[in-house]
Amino acid sequence: MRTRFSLLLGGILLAACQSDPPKTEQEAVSKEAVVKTDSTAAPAKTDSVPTIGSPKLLFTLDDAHNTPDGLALAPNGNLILSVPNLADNSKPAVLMQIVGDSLKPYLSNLPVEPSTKKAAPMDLTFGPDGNLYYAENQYENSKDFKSRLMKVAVKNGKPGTITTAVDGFALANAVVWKGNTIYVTDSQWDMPNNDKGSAIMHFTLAELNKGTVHLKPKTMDPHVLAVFSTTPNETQVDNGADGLDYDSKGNFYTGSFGDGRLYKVSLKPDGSLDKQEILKLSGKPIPCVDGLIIDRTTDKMYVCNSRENAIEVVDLRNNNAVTTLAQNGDTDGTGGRLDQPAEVLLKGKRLYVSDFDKPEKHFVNSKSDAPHTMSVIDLP
Ligand SMILES: [Ca+2]
Ligand SMILES: [Ca+2]
Ligand SMILES: [Ca+2]
Repeated sequence: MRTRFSLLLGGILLAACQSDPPKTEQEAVSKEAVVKTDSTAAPAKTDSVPTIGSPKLLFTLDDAHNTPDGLALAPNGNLILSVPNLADNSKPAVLMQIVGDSLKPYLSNLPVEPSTKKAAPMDLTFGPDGNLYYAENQYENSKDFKSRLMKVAVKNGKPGTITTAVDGFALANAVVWKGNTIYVTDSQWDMPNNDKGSAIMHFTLAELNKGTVHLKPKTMDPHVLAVFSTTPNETQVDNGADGLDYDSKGNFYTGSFGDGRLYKVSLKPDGSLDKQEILKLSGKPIPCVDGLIIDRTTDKMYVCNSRENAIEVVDLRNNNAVTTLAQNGDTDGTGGRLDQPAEVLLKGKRLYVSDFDKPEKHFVNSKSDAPHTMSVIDLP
């Protein structure tokens, strides 16, 4: 217990050192609350959430762009941002472009899925062919495996025709290319005997170039690389594998949105599954994993802890030690304070954060609200 206490105290001191002086009454209250926080207490009580770090506002979006999510680094250094508008999808989903500190249109005519009549872009990434690929989350519109992987043909830096690369996902979520293979998480890949399933799928560029791949739902489709099972907690969310990236040695990492488990997935030289294991963390638990990115120069993993309104850092070279880079209480996002971070992208020393702001039960963030925001954190 002594060890636990000193760890806790260290966390408090660290938290206090990283915080700016309180500027408002609300900040002062949440700063005061730092010393009352008990790492063993049930998470996600707003009045016990510490304020850590100082995320800054990148920009605000209007009500027609109410739910920012995925981020991709374009070959020209700009970022592409997906705006699925899941908080209010009466507004069409679009892709935007972040140029410096400003936001510009990129694609506003995304093809809708024929039965749901909605487009729902989530994570996105440029392929080795120079084209842009985005995962689609139709799960909120239909539970009947209507989600897709979409391909935007890019010519001379300009987006053109959009086609369906893969269909038959339940909830396609994160995407990452490694070499000529794209890896995609499906957060709801249920099986006949498991309605808490999720998976990492993989597809080669050569296969995608032959035409649309049709997955076989409720089977161990040959594109399934690894499967997971979520153990829902009091949030009652059974979404599984979410964020996805790989480290400097080529090991993949994903995490479960519903129960926060982080997984390490290793491949054989032929690209098939070698082994998967639950990552043992030190320092503090993470109850919910959304988007994540790994800085392969340091093997530090930046994880969106959506439920606790925080960005966590997992040091994969140091006992998987977890430290909190930034955290806020229940905010509306004003000033760039975290408002349920969903996705992170590291460019140089700047961490870009999408504030998804669409809470589940028992989340620190209590409601979707204007302003709709993107935050940035400048790393030391
Ligand atoms: Ca399920
Ligand atoms: Ca907000
Ligand atoms: Ca909010």
